[in-house]
Amino acid sequence: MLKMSQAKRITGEAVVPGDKSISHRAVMFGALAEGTTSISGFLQGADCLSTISCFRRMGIEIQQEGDQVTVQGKGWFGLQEPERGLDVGNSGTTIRLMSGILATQPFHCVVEGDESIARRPMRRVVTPLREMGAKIDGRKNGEFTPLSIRGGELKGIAYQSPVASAQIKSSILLAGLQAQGITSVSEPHLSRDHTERMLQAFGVEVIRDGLTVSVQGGQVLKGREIQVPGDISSAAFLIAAVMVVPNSSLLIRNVGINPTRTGIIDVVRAMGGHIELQNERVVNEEPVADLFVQHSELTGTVIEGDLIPRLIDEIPVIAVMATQAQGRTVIRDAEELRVKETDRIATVVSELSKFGAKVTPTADGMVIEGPAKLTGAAIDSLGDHRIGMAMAIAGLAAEGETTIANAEAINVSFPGFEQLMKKLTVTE
Ligand code: SPQ
Repeated sequence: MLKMSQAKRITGEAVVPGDKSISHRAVMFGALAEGTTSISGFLQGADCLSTISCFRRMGIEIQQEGDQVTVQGKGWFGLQEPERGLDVGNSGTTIRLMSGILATQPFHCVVEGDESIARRPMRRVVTPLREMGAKIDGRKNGEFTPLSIRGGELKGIAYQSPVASAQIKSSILLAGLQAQGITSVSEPHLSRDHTERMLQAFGVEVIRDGLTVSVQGGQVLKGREIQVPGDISSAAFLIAAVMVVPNSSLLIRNVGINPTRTGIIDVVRAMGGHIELQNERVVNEEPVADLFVQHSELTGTVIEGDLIPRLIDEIPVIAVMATQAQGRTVIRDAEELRVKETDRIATVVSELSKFGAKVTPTADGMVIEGPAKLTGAAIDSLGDHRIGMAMAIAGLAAEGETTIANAEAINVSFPGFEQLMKKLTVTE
């Protein structure tokens, strides 16, 4: 149970934990590479620890001490058939990317996770991987876990993804790295491109042409050092805290500002919020900066189209900011929210309404009327880390006390969230 109370001010300097998407990929690519990969700034959240445990179970030696991880890569076909099923916990990224890798392996493997994973759609990766030649089954003809995967020789495909999803794109590209010929994936909008960037850092040739990415089969990854920047999706909660609590300002150091992830900065600025990028640099093909954020009066905005994949995980906390903005905020084209750890349209509406916010669900998003006076409430994270944290931020703006049940879900992506918020919050 997490308790939050109304804040007077948010102030100081912060560093957020490592990027979740980049941490997963660093371990996976390190395991498949030849030689050692040393990772610093690794996210010690439950999801990325699930990725480590799956690859250990396939015979990869991985040392982890705090945020330092060393992976002894054995080359693409150095993985061993695991003796029991693999458990991905709560992590959609682990199961979908790993399915693409397992599709190339000459062995059988069963993969599953928690109740949330059991509800999330898998056919979006199973269908293209089957088309490439992998034998995959699961409940409802491969839509749901457990997935049973028998990999083998694959052929390259040109796949037109119906959804802008980095997990679909990455799963197919990873399978394509050991398929015959060229594999390409096209998507309707650009999704996060950490896979493309990191594969290049590991020595793979990746051809990018607009919304299409291609790889030639049979390429070798070479182990290397990876520095993981802070996760902008975690920084988003701190940015929102500054925006909903008057007189606040904060310096957040070392945040990844990959343009496929910075929709939150664009939206906060469009709403009238002040964010400055300082000390911009590039680390392992990924742009990084320090963010100086200052409280501002916000106005409502419209969030749609190409912007959606660039801030999909931030929508719960954007909805919280919108409750404190002047006027209406409309979020559309975001039906993907329905298949995240929870149905995030339904859970944002149910939990935010408990504070007295005016938020109405639509088929592909929501409409928020601001500003609303929020009153502390008894909230449930419903097992979704981003819902837990978004509601904790609403608690900083609400009069009275807020309690968040099932707050341990926050450890999935932001261990230390509660302590960091305490450190940055002035209540007197
Ligand atoms: O890994 P998981 O559970 O899917 O995590 C989420 C999150 O909120 O942390 C989504 F629920 O992030 C996804 C993100 O939404 C992580 C991700 C990635 O690392 O490739 C890509 C996005 O998902 P998708 O389906 O758009 O590819």
